[in-house]
Amino acid sequence: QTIVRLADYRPSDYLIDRVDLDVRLHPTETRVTATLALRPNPAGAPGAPLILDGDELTLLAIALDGQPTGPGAIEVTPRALTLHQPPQRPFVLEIETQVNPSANTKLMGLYRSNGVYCTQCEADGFRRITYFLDRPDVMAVYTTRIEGNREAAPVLLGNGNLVERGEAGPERHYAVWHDPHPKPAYLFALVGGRLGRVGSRFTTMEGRDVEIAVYVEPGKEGRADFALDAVARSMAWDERTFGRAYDLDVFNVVAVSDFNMGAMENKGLNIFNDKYVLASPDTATDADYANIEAIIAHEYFHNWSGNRVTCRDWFQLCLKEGLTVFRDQEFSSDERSRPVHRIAEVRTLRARQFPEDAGPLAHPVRPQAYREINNFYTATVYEKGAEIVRMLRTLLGPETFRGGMDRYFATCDGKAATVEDFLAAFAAESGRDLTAFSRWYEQAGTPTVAVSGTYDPAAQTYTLAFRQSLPVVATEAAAGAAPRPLVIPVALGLVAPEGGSVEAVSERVRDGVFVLETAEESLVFANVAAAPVPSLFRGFSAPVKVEHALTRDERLTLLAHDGDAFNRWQAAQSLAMEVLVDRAKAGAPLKPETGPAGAGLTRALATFLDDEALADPAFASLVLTLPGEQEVAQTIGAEVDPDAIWRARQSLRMQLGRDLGPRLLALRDALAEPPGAPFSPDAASAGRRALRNAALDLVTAADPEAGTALALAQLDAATTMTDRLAALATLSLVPGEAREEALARFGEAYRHEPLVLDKWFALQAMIPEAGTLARVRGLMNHPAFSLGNPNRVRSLVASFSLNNPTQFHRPDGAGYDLTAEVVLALDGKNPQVAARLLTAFNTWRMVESERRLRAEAALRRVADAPGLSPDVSDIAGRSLA
Ligand code: HT7
Ligand code: ZN
Repeated sequence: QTIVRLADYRPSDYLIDRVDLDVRLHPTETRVTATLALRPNPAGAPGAPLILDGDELTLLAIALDGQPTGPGAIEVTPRALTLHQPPQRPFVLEIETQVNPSANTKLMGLYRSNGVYCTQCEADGFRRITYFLDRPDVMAVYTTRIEGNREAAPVLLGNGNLVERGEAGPERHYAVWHDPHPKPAYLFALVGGRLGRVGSRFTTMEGRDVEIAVYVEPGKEGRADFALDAVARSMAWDERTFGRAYDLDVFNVVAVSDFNMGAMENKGLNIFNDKYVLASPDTATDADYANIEAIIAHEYFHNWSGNRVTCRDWFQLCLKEGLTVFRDQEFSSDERSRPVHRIAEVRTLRARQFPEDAGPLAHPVRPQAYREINNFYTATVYEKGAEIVRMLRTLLGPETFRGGMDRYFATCDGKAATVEDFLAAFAAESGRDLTAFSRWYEQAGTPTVAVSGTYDPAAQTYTLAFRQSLPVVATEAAAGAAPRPLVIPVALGLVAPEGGSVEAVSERVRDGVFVLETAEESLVFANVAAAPVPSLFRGFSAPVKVEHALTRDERLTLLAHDGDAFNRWQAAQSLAMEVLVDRAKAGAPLKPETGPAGAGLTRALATFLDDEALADPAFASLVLTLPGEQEVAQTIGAEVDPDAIWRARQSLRMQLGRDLGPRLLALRDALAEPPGAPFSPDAASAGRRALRNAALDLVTAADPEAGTALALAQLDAATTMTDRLAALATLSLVPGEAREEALARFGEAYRHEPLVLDKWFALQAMIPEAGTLARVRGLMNHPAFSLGNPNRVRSLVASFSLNNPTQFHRPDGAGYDLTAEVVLALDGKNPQVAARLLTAFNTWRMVESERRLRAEAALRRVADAPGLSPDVSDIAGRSLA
């Protein structure tokens, strides 16, 4: 398997200006005629052979400038078509290929999902449709004629604007789509099928009248309205916030059931996993609504950050993904609650990216080498990539940042750009040298910042000493060199012990931000009348781990009085983490007594709930949610016992439920929806539901019998999927007949709703009990389960392997064995999904030695299996290295 290196990048020897595609859809024998207008690239090697990428294609015919190619002129292998002596002037290649969409289980290229023809071309799927220069820096103008059976495919969609449609014989019809914007092949898409439609219009700030539509399985149109509205809100937001207007007459979104990822930003024709489109109060939770809004926005925002400015090569993936995640996070923060959303972002980062950065799959945000690019659509590229953009805004200030974005879009529009181009726009706008800042893109691993504070009463100064350290991560980017200090924005403030902020000054702090640029630095505040409590990394101003020896009382002060909502939440998390780590390390039994630290936490939470829960229920629900088991494991770092962590967390939940019980029950009552109240997915309503359900969860932890009764009543009375699923989740943690009956009833009620059954699969797969393994094996035989559908695999198997730490890490190794078995069974069908599942082993080196040996054995079994895909072999190899 070859390694692709950033250092080896060179421009393509040939360019393609225009692509005319004629696609005649057929379930098993789809014919594709590609007419490519090529020319030698002045920046390429003169006279070089033309090597077009291909994958699982059958070549039917080829002509050069209208003539058949002579003997020996071309060579065809399974992965390439080579023209040995291409003309050194513009020329036209016409290539006819055949593909079998029904046999395409990899879901890359042209495939069928429930009978609907659709495509997925990022990163390298276009080569599965026709022979092509399938690299993002080759950009062409596409015209696509799609022909299909009128009955089976009444809807025919392509990129750009519809220019023509008509009949093509007795049973067939066609549509021609033209996209005037040059684009890389990975943004190509087509859809053909029987689909329902909801639509509306949007007039851009430039006066363009755009037809927007969402296509879904017929009969599910009523579940597409929220997504349609999210498209219009995204369009308006991007105009308001970044001055970016839409640039075609049509914007189509199509939902399909079989999709490897969340969605895809194809130009003018976004294709979505239906999980991120379809929503009704009866089938979707508040989390689903929030995800749909965020992902619709994300894909729409790619139209500028990704499509108008694309990536020169796949090493620059963060250029579009990190930036677009930042943009969608800002959108959600504006549409919902900014502090609540920030907490959600950080929880995701800590749960997914920090472990990745600490494990064998760690890589820089801009990797230097890859074997399989599909394995680099990671939390590091996406989430840490977004944090880098956010730090840039913190460092430069919002106005300069916006100016830098405008400059980036203006200078790179229509180009395939690099991270250097991006940073150059901000450097030019701000007049700042961003060379040291750019190390964030190159160095893997999560930095730690240790901070200590000293108050000098005589001098009335307060000094904060910072020391940053970076883990040494062996990547190609590091090449054995020691990591160099990063530029770390520290948003901070000083809080008086009795509340209120301390107005102390330091010349190093501008607009509440201190910039740590070297390994060690001290910051002195003058005129400080009494010892303050420092509030550091407000709003999580940098993706770092903070070691800050605050006392318990100081943390309680921050929880009660910090002006920064994120740090109030963080204070509660840190207090809880201290209890959890101590108990887990001590191997403490499952009892609600958690010592003085736990008691202090519950007292503080009681005051917080009394004073504030009703004012901001969404925030309160987050304050009540303890750090997850995986986060505790990361904090412990080595020789981890997942069972001890579960017991520690459960015992603290029991204590919170017991000590706060009456308050939690009163809150549940106070937040109850009046009967007949109409459903709204807005953030305030969702927040009320979240707090009610967090209360139910804790009350049940302390008193399973009383909680079960409450949960059963909620299950019966619920008018939303959020409340129904929350009740079922609570019940799922209490072994017994009530649980089994409730699960059975739910499974029966939604047997025709695959997306709801996914939630049911996931709940069961996450039960932290020894019986779960057999339950998961049993559910793999459920009629609704299929290894062929990525959503089903993710909900059942990945929920078990990635989100059920005690059972994945079963001491007998059976959790590892099940995961390895499914990875191998899946690899022949869908290597991308198999490889992603295998990343569950990311933490294998952290667990205690008995488990570690068993995990390693399972991983080796995968690595040694014959005929592995490059995707799985890459993850297995790196995990074991
Ligand atoms: N840009 C899209 C990435 C994507 C993808 C990558 C590999 C294989 C299948 C895929 N489907 C979508 C999604 C996004 O981040 O916007
Ligand atoms: Zn994206």
